Amino acid sequence: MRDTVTAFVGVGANLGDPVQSVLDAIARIAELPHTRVVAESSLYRTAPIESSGPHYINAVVQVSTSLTSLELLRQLQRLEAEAGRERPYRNAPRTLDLDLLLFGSERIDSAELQVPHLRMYERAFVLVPLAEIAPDLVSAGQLAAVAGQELTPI
Ligand code: A4P
Ligand code: MG
Repeated sequence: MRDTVTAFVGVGANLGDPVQSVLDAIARIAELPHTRVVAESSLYRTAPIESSGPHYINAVVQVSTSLTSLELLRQLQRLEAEAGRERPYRNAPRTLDLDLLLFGSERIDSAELQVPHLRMYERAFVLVPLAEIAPDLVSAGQLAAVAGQELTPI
């Protein structure tokens, strides 16, 4: 059995019933093989950043997993597809977006996967829920840098 790693997954949706989509996604993540949900943030209603359409619902989930980072990415992509995600263009509104934010302390830079997620430190919709469940991973300065972005806990 491989060692387990602590990973963080960003969950976002802004089409259909986004609250239900995010809650369903968290339930599905908890059912992934060799993976356990350790903590889940509150749900936040957030204004779209570099995207369009209605406000998003965002959350962050902490998992403990013995999957590899690529195996976890592929499982997350399967859940996106099962939620009916279509990709007409980059940053299009979406029924479900699952991003692998952090995978232990690994730095990954492959064609398919970059970790830490390249844009996570620019985004309140990632940093605020992440700080809620893992305050040691986000600094006050990082939070201050995204403080202007609209975000409301629900
Ligand atoms: N990929 C590389 N690294 C990763 C990673 N760490 N996690 C690759 C997940 N995927 C990763 O992703 C495109 C490709 O990125 C994948 O094939 C994978 O191999 P995608 O989900 O198909 O495309 P996308 O969603 O358009 O891009 P991405 O990177 O998820 O977009 P962002 O930058 O995350 O932005 N505003 C609010 N308020 N809330 C949001 O949730 N989300 C976005 C998406 C924009 N604005 C938003 C929100
Ligand atoms: Mg994505």
